[in-house]
Amino acid sequence: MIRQLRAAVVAALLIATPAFAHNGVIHLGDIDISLPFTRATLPNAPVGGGFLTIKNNGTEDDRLVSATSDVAGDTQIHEMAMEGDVMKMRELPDGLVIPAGESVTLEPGGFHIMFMGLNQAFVEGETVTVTLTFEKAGTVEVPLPVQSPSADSAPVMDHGDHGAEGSH
Ligand SMILES: [Cu+2]
Repeated sequence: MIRQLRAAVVAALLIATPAFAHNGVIHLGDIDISLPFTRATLPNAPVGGGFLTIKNNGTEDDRLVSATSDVAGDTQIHEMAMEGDVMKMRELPDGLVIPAGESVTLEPGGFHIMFMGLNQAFVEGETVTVTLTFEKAGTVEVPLPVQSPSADSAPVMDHGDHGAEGSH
């Protein structure tokens, strides 16, 4: 009985804290998500990347614990890291901490969302939706506008090289 009541309360809380967008920023509790984008892929490309900025306005750390999407067989949270002299990407199995009061940017060459086993090509001008779940703030759907394959000016480790690693 108590357990059922608790489940009902949790469900009510989930419904009562909807995400909303304002001026291109998606608000989810203490989390703000801005500047989302992905890049167009070639037909039959195996992977794609998702990029956005996550700001934690709260006083406690939060954590991006998972990303899911219908466009890919598997969606992961990745980081770029040096292994010896080689820059490689790898999954963050515990997710990505968003420290209290700070912003974390997911961008080409850094942290990113990795769409693996694409069900469709990403076409410039269209939108890819990813669902992000945070430990504290909850779950939100984020539309990623598909930009050109070379969109960004960050130091690039192109995802086109990703398949050549043999790790995926
Ligand atoms: Cu990756």
